[in-house]
Amino acid sequence: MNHPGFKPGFKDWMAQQQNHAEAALEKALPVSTVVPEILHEAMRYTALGGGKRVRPLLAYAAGELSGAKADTLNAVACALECIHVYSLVHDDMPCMDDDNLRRGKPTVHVKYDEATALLVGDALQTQAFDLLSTPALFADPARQLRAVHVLARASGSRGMAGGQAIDLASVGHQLTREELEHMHLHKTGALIRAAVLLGALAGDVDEPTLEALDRYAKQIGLLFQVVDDVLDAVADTATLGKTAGKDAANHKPTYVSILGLAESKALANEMAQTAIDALANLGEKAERLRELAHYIVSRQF
Ligand code: GRG
Repeated sequence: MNHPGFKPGFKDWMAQQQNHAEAALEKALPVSTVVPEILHEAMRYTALGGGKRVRPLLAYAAGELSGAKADTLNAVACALECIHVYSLVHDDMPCMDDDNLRRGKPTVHVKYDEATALLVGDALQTQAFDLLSTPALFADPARQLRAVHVLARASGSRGMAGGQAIDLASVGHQLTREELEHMHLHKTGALIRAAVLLGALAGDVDEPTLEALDRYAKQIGLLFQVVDDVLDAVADTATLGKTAGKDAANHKPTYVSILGLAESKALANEMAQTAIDALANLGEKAERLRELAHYIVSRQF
């Protein structure tokens, strides 16, 4: 895929939406002077002031297409980021990936302790559903309930948590490309897919549009992981803000270990194009989603 750079306005749009997500999270998370102070402080420590906010960006872009209201999208963006951050906090714990650096800062169990990290993850997960189930958040209660269901399914054992279980069980084993794809469709892909669907459900789109967005989102979820595997192999720790080279060090099956670097990069370009092709009938309103596909395939961290 050719990367002609971004149309004027995309980088500004992205910064603006990242600021919206940050401000909404800042407001949604309990302040650290409220009991239990340490738990609230640690939730804010890990959720605020870092990360690319890819899931919120996808939800905002899909929300522009569906005509969702800004306040509704901010809550959706927060809910997605709360689930994502919870997964990072738990993933970094000694019982899982055992990492000490995330978003350029010490991980929660290092900065605080393991019990706090466990509770931060638990609390962020329920915070997500607290936000998304806020009465009258969506104009249509049936769509809101559907959104809650989509997020629950994407996060649990048939989504992200299930993908993580498969990942943990696969360390040191050879996986086929199909098995790797199955794992990542769940571990990374499910929440990314949910981000697009939630942005769409927050407004008003018909079922064919939702199906097209789902095809886009499924590709973007996998693409995100292929790029993550490439970056883990080629980028350095300071750039990534997390420990680089961990996949190889931990004998984890990745796209790079199965396909090699060059083929993984080619696959990423192919996936970005397939994702963009899925939006063919959605016109100008889908432009931010197309730009996000370009951003995700060309990201450096
Ligand atoms: C613990 C239930 C549970 C699940 C963990 C997502 C996950 C599952 C673990 C994270 C491990 C990992 C490195 C996955 C690869 C893709 C990924 C989700 C990377 C981190 O997401 P980014 O790049 O991070 O969006 P930022 O910090 O930018 O938000």
